[in-house]
Amino acid sequence: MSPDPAFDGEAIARGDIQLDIGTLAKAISWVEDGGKLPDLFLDAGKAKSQTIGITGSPGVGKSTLTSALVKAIRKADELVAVLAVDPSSPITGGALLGDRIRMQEHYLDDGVYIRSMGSRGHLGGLAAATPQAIALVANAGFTEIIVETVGVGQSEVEIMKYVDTVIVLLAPGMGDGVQAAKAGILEIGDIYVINKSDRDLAGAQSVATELAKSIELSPRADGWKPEILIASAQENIGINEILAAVENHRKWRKSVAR
Ligand SMILES: Nc1nc2c(ncn2[C@@H]2O[C@H](COP(=O)(O)OP(=O)(O)OP(=O)(O)O)[C@@H](O)[C@H]2O)c(=O)[nH]1
Ligand SMILES: [Mg+2]
Repeated sequence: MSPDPAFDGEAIARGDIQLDIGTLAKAISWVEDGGKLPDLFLDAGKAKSQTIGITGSPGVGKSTLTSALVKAIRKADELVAVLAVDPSSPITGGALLGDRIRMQEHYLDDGVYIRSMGSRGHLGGLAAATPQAIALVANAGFTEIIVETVGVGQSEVEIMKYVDTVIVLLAPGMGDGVQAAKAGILEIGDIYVINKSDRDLAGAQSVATELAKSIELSPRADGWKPEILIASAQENIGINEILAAVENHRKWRKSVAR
């Protein structure tokens, strides 16, 4: 699909096109189809928003955690946007339906903007569209942004480059600890959350221990020491701790920014 000619990146950047909810939806479709916004607009979006990326294997609980984080962020009255980036969505449309059910309680809240991406653009294009979609929602006033993507391939790792703080979600029992090292997710997580601890707390603790060892063995070049937390998104356990870890990481980012 080629970008909708009714849209114009420069006009959006100038503010000639008001980014209300309806226009926002069309503008995101436009960037998915390859429309380009000026760098200044992307920079402005970055400056006024804070982004959290959530990645992890299919079914690990990303959407459930996203929903719990949205609830907690809304308590602080911040406007929040969720971009569910699903590179495989043309094939697995069902996943989005599940997400929709998990996000249901937020659909009536004007302070929450939820958008799935991936059904239009192709793989490479999706990584390029993500920072633009972030800029669009940020400039529309949704300054807390959560980007959810299934963490299996290179394009997902690519997408995570565009967020400030990356949460890698794991679960006990799935051999995830070992998988983590293999899949290279050890390099991308700022915060690791072992989810579903309500089902298997000992298992969650052993994944956490294993992860801590791996992290100890390969310290990051930038000096940030990833936090490892145990949670249950479904039971709403550990959510504030996750937000506190995000806050710590934000402060650290600011302290090292030149
Ligand atoms: N017991 C338990 N189940 C959970 C927890 N978090 C999520 N689940 C369940 O795990 C299943 C998958 O949850 P999702 O939030 O859809 O997982 P996801 O990672 O977004 O899945 P995809 O987007 O399909 O990759 C659902 O049945 C959830 O109810 C948890 O903390 N504990
Ligand atoms: Mg999901």
